[in-house]
Amino acid sequence: MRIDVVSLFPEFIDQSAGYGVVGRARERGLLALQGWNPRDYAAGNYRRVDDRPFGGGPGMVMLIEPLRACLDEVRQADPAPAPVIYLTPQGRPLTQARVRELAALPRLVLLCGRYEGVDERFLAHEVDEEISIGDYVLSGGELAAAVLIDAVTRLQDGALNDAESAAQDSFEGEAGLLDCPHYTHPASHAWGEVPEVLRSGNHAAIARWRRQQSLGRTWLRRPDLLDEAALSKADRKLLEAFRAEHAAKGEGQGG
Ligand code: 6GU
Repeated sequence: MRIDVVSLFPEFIDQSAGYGVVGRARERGLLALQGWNPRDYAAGNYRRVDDRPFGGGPGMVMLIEPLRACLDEVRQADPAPAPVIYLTPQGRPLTQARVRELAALPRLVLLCGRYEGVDERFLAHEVDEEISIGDYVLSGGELAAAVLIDAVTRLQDGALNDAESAAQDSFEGEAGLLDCPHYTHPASHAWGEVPEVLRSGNHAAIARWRRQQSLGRTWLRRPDLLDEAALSKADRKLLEAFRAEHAAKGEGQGG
């Protein structure tokens, strides 16, 4: 997959994609990432990329022309068609379902805004989709772009060492549930014991326990996801038992 990122801080994008799964994917040639700085396409000695907003008010707005010239160059670098995605808190909230769709495309162009935003006419003419990564405000789109790059890269074939780990993550299971708890050595520690079932060697019982924990955690922490989940009859029984045990412990929902 190829991802081009238009940003006033292309080094930030390059560096943030240099570690772990994403860094390895780049080394393996699964991800070609290139940053493009609109300042390199700005006119005049000052190479200005922004100006004051019409109508007044605080902050600066990114100019059409440097962005347009920069994006022209990005398009010429590779003829493969790619959606232009603008990262903004005004965008549609990113979901794992959209991540899966974007990860299947051969190429993406990401646009990171700074300051108060980008001239609306550029967005209207050149941007295909606006994406937000959550209901809070970042100073620019770079961190959001890094989030999107990570999420789509780890879904590329060969990006993860154990192909299983992607399928078992929260949201990736067919039902869209949260992940179960995980434990490693030591089995016994001052802060508690590893649940007996995980040490039993009974793989069917372990799978059942994990499924029940996923269901129970989703019920406790993200009941909104449970409404959307397609639960089997067996799932409903497991969740019922989890709830009964939870109530017996005297823990209210949300604990
Ligand atoms: Cl995509 N950009 C900015 N600046 N802030 C955000 C965001 C994006 N998503 C959530 N907050």
